[in-house]
Amino acid sequence: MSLKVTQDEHVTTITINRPKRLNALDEDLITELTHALQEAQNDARCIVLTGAGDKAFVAGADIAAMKTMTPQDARRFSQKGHTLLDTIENHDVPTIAAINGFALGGGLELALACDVRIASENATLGLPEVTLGVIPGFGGTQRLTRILGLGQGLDLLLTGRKIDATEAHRTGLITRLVPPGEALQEAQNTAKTIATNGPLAVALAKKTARHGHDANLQTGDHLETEAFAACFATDDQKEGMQAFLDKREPTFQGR
Ligand code: CO8
Repeated sequence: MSLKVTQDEHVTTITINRPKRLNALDEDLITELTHALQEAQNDARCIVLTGAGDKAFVAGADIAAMKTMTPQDARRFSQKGHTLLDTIENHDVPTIAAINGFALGGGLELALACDVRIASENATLGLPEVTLGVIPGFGGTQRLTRILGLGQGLDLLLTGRKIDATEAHRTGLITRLVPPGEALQEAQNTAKTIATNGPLAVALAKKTARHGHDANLQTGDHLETEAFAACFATDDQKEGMQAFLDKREPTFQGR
């Protein structure tokens, strides 16, 4: 198996486990990852994605496997990658990328689809596809510019340069920076914090922010009003507010 999946207190951790190839993604791994994410839906309240070993999150799509692809193969591979990223973005459950080393090409693109990106200070990030004579096919041309803005995004896309974690943090490419070796622990602690919150509220907050981000403000505000109203049909809203008034911790049931 190229994936390790563990569960702890509503937090599912999925580890891409191909360290000899710096966790490079081939087609089987993309299929496995998509299935693991779909299966995590029932139990998990937050999902952490990371790479095995201390060197890489994911060093990209597998270059050896891609080398002989025809344009038709490449189209199918890219579509398969997009299905995986859509699964991550549209998952009810938030996802956190714990970037413990190289996040390059398809590896960075995978992290870009996650809701939170936490990197260790020794991480290196970039989209070096143009140095290989191709472009990102895994959402990088779209998500990088949406997250960084067109100028910063094109700087990375067109040069293919790799940046260190400090620059990635300064530009907003990663959301949190931690000492070497601590990305996974920080991601799991963050996931546990998310998992203690009302699960339906967390799912609605993610959905509303993501859908609103691609819409105009008026549409986004409308989505927010409807989602806010929907919260008041849940037991979790009653429990959360009653627990505050009782000066105790809430126990959310996700209904
Ligand atoms: N694919 C296949 N094998 C890889 C990859 C990769 N992306 N990255 C590393 N490896 C392998 C190396 O070939 C090497 O194998 P071997 O031991 O058999 O020689 C092993 O992993 C260890 O790597 P290195 O010896 O190169 O380790 P270094 O510390 O010297 O260098 C680097 C680390 C800088 C990360 C270097 O390995 C590197 O540059 N890797 C390639 C990075 C890259 O260009 N990534 C982008 C790939 S293209 C891409 O992701 C396109 C995605 C869009 C399509 C997706 C559609 C789904």
